[in-house]
Amino acid sequence: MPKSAKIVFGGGFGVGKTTAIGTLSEIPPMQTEEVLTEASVDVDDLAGLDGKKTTTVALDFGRVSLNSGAMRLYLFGTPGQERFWFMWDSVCDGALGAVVIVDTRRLDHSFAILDYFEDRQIPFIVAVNEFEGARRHTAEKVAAALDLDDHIPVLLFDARDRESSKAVLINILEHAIDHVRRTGTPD
Ligand SMILES: Nc1nc2c(ncn2[C@@H]2O[C@H](COP(=O)(O)OP(=O)(O)OP(=O)(O)O)[C@@H](O)[C@H]2O)c(=O)[nH]1
Ligand SMILES: [Mg+2]
Repeated sequence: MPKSAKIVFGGGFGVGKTTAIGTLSEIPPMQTEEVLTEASVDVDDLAGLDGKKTTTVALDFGRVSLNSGAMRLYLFGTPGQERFWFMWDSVCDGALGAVVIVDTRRLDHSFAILDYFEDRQIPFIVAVNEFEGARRHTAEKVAAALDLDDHIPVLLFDARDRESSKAVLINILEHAIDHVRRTGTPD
């Protein structure tokens, strides 16, 4: 078991990456939020995100200790807007695993992101952020809609809730450690 590890939170625009890291971090999270301007209204699909005023322009960073401090997880969040995707390689470099957060109202935004982690052989799980007003879907339905391999866990969660977000974190940790055991390489 490593003493520390980097876990990445990826996902499309406005799925709740910054929210999840803010919920989980035991230190004040580092955020790089900029106000969404009028100019971005035509560029960004804001449907269903009425309360969203800012967007991540570089990365999020937070930290969580597990097992009374025996293990530290460093949490990194990617920017969601396509124009900042050039940041992804540096944000994801050396990650033990990734959580791909999805919003079922815009699943189509997730395919390129799933491919991203698959191509780099970074083990990932899918976490469905259940926004109010969005139709509820079972994990099995989301897995089928995303055409995921059977071994990839899909969890339903609320990015604003600590216990729920912690369950996601434990799941990616177990999944990533299992991946290392199977392949013998911490990708
Ligand atoms: N209702 C509801 N709102 C949420 C939830 N999670 C996040 N939000 C809100 O949804 C918006 C998007 O959250 P962010 O955490 O900024 O999303 P993000 O993925 O970091 O967004 P980008 O960095 O712009 O890609 C914010 O206005 C949050 O307050 C949730 O679980 N339920
Ligand atoms: Mg963000």
